[in-house]
Amino acid sequence: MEQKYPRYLILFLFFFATPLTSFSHEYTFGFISIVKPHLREAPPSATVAAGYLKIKNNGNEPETLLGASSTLSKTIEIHEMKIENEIMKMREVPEGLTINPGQILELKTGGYHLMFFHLVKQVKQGDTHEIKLNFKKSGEILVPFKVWEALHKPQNHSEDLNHHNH
Ligand SMILES: [Cu+2]
Repeated sequence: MEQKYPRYLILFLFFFATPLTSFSHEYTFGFISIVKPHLREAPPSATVAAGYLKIKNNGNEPETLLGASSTLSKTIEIHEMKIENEIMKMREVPEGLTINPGQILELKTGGYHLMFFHLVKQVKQGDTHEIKLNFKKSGEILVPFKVWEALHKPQNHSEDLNHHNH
């Protein structure tokens, strides 16, 4: 028996069902989920780039992100961005970031982020880079980070320049 579905249903499935599967960008490893891991595009001359993600702890014990590594840059540091006396400051968080059970930690613009130093390749929109995240309990997890559009236009990159002098 042939079944016919109304056109609107097909459109609905196309627009709403597809993003759930292809664009949800959630990767689960044991009791840890990584949501929307991404980098922001950097200009060709840039030597630094920033990465963002959400980390969900679905378990019943705390977990700590200790660091990260990849072939994209020589080093990756966990950073915190803060405004102090109207000056944006950045510091390394060498102790790592702890996510308690049931908690979601978001690394985002203006807060925690992964800082890629001494880029080996250009960080171009649409590209994907495999980044190894190192967790205290879960160990090393390899996650694809997609490069998203830059937040600022190139003439507005004073914030990125500050990354050189901290
Ligand atoms: Cu930074």
